[in-house]
Amino acid sequence: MTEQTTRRDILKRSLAIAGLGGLGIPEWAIPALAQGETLMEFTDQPKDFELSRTPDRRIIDVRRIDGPITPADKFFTTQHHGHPEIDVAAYRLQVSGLVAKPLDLSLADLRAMPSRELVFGFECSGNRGPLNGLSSNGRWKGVPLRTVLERAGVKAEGREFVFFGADHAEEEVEFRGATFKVDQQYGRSLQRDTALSDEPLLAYDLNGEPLTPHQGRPLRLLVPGWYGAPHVKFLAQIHVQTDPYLGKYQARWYRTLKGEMVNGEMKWVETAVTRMHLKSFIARVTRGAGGHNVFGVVLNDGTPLKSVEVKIDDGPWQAAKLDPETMREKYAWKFFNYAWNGATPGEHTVTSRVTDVNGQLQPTADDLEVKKTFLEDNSQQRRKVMLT
Ligand SMILES: Nc1nc2c(c(=O)[nH]1)N[C@H]1C(S)=C(S)[C@@H](COP(=O)(O)O)O[C@H]1N2
Ligand SMILES: [Mo]
Repeated sequence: MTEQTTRRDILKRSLAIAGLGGLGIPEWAIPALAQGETLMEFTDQPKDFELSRTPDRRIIDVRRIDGPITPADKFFTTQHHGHPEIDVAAYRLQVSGLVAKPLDLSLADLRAMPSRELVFGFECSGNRGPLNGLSSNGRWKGVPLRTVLERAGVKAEGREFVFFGADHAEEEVEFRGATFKVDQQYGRSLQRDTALSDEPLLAYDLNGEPLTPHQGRPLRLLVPGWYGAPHVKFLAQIHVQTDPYLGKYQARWYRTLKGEMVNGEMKWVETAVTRMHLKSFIARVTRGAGGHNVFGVVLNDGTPLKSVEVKIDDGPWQAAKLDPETMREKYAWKFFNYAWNGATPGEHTVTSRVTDVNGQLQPTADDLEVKKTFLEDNSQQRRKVMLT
């Protein structure tokens, strides 16, 4: 068997084991590795993965990341209520509530407004190791949210901006032991400062092409630096109100319960999922002519990074090299490489951790012991790899 065949077989086997064949992921489409590089096998690659059971989802195989921009047909995807049928020619975005002039905009109206490009990588707040497949990075284009809101003229009392998708389903609302079933659209909200800042984008293109149904055709909200849930797809309506929005996906589903020390006392705090927490993960280990290499990804809220370090087995933390190309874009995911000198054959554990310029360090799993719900898991991850 040639090296090439061995690598193919290992990958095929692990993809089959993870059940990805049924998700429409080509088993071996584009070689992610540079010529002469061989992928080392992760021995902790899961045999079963909960996400593979939902046909509507696509996860990426991080071992095959082959550039900063994830192609649209590979971009991870997930949504709660499938893809609503939308006739793009008849599509309208409504802007309603506390505005001087309610709007009813076609996609052509939106495309005629001033546009902006944004390179932005994000993850689902449920993304975690060892697969880390619910993250991607793309070049988006759209109209700044503020441009649309300024056209509508937001009133001074407008403090809460609610974004509704065209997708909807029956939801159970529990109230003091009783359960009510009501039809609800997917909804998320932003507070006034964020909604009127110059960052959020109403995106209609990804990587130079109109959004596919998976990415929220024809229009989605993007809040740079935030987890996936707020990036409302199939955007149908923006409603401006005074009171906080308490819908399921805002107030209940995407929620973190965590202990925090306040004045020396532990307080239990429930928060909505918003900004991404500082995270790094190892995507693959390879062997090339120059030796072994550890390649990984960093995601955060756009705060500039200071360093990434890699630890082999129980050795010391060693500096990895941040990839300058990905560092250029504030909200892109960032890549790092670590030249693993003196690597010995056999099984090893590899861990990474990232620090930002404010001195914030990626937490350990022990540090996150006080986080009770599983979302927003940005803990340091150990991978087990077999070196040849
Ligand atoms: N309308 C709508 N938007 C949605 C969702 C949804 O269910 N409906 N899911 C959210 C979640 S939880 C995530 S992680 C992202 C996924 O975006 P993607 O499919 O483009 O990767 O979409 C968000 N936007
Ligand atoms: Mo998500």
